[in-house]
Amino acid sequence: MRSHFFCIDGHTAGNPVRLVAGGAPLLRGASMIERRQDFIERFDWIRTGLCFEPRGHDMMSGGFLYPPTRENCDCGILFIETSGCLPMCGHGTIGIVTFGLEHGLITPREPGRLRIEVPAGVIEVAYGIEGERVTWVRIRNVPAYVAATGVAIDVPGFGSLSVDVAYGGNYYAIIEPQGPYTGLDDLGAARIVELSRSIRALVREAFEPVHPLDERIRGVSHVLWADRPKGEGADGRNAVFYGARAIDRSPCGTGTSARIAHLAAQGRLKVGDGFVHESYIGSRFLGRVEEAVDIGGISGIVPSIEGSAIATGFNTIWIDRADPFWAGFTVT
Ligand code: PYC
Repeated sequence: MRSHFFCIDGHTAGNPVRLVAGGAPLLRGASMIERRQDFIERFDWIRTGLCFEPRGHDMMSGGFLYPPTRENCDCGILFIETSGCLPMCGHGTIGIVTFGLEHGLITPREPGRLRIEVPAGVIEVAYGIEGERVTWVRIRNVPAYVAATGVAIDVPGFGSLSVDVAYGGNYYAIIEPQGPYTGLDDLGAARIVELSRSIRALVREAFEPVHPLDERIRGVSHVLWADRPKGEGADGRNAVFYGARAIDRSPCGTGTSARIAHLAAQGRLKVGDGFVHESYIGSRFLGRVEEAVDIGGISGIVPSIEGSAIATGFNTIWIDRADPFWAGFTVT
């Protein structure tokens, strides 16, 4: 039996985005977080089949467009990635909105603006168009906050670290330069991947964050190595680790959101401030602290992130049950 998926492939600031425009399963649920749960229980093979090898790779990420469950939204997004079905994905949203608008899959009720339902809540999107191209997308993200500071871990073969945990649509273990960590270029990509795996496991053992308004959103999934800026005009640089072996090629939308909530909590950013964030490969998002908010009794901020995406082609993929690797595989 073959299941067919029509995809628009591309990237946001270098990180892959696979918009699955045909072949989305019908999902049960009265909200995108309930539909996400149904997808995980009944259709996770679609995620692993499309994201893992041999049809994907370590960094593969994307999503499906769905009709919204709320009347005041234009569409819903379900994210798929090598690390799971994320509550929210910033680079994924920028790519999906860009490809969806460029190919007539999203019809905004108000030109230039969208309200999108994602598992983590509702996000507001603004975008610009030149000719047939969407040239920028800005997301007013779900509220972000710091869940823990000073989580002490001892990383074998590296040393002791003090890690903070912040939420920006996913929970991030944030490591600022300190002790054995002197900067991204001193570590290099292979070492970042190797260390991040142990660090994520150690932070998970030490602390499990739970979202104050929705306990279905919990647990540290990503590791964000913060660093000083490298390029002219940037305010910071990072490398975000996810899945089994991925470093985000983009500055990471939810990671940038978590990082600016982290900097705001430290008094290093205030409402209205912008933050130009560089990725490991030097691509950029513009983040901003939009507003201070209360999240179930915890102080946080509403962050925004702006970037752009490029479609690279159409890709009709089938998953054939006769293929021994129909559900995909990873080499760890
Ligand atoms: O852009 O939010 C993001 C993201 C999450 C994981 C990879 N990218």
